[in-house]
Amino acid sequence: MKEEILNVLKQKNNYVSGQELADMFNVSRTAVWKAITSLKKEGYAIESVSRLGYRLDTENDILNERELDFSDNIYFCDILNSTNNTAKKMAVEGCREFLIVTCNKQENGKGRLGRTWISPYGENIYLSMVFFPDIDIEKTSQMTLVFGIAAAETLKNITGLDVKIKWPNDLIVNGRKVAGILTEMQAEIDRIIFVVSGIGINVNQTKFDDEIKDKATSLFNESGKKYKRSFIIKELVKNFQKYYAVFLDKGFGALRDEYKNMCINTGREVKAVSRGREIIGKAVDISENGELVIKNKSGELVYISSGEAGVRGLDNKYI
Ligand code: BT5
Repeated sequence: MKEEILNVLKQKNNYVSGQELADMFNVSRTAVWKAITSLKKEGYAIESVSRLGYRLDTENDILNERELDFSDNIYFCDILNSTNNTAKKMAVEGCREFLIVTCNKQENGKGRLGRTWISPYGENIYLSMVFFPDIDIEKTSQMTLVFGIAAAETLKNITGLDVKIKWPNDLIVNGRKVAGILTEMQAEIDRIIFVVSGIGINVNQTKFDDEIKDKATSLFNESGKKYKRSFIIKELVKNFQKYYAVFLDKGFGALRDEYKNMCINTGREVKAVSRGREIIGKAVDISENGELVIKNKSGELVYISSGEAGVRGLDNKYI
């Protein structure tokens, strides 16, 4: 009955009296009150006003399995260690492709190369998806770029913000990082067993820890608007699947121009660190394989693969 009451409140988007609800479902008003109390406990913002009844704030940003509505191909848990870790575990146990793992908070959110992804409760998106691509192992790192395009497009469409990509895996708005992508895989010598791509998006967060406050931002901080995470997730998953299908069918080459249009590095002086090697020069291109192409001081073109690399502006600037 709780579900039904919630649906009525969602559809009406206005006050519905306790008596009306009780009549609708042939239960007592106390039973209605109990269901409402339980929904409130789950985080639904339901106002109760005497003589008017109950009203749900449909703009309220609440994230749970019900709001996501992905039938059974989702694993939601309020708090997880890391959605990537859970997704990897479920892939090992034999989940279906496109399984979505998401939560309200990560206790041990991961960035690349052992770094941390700061993941506070209830404001942001932490989401991983499982894939079983039949591609060469070395192409896996291109998936980060493919999902970068998918995510940038999703956020652009929803917020109208000018979302850019900092090669390989950062989403940038007005020079600050709003999201990051981490792709991990398990493989045998010549065969991918599974790939897990995870994304963290700062959505409604307003304040950031000291260590990232100069370079991090959120959709709210940039647009002044609050967003429903469940809506963003639904659009994001659609776009992940759309771009993944193009990638499998035609390869990264078919998405290269789109990536280049969104990429902020090209044309800038950069310092890249790849497997302990430092390369300084001008970023001039993104290759057919998704590598960052840097023209160094001697005029040679150096191709840097995304797997192990990071890139910064000169003087250690973030961009
Ligand atoms: C990334 O790594 O940007 C990949 C982040 C992936 C996070 C998702 S959340 C869901 C899934 N489950 C996981 O456990 N992880 C994925 P990297 O390029 O290494 O950037 C990490 C750096 O970004 C840190 O060292 C900080 O400087 C900065 N950072 C950490 N948390 C941030 C945040 N919330 N917003 C912006 N920057 C952050």
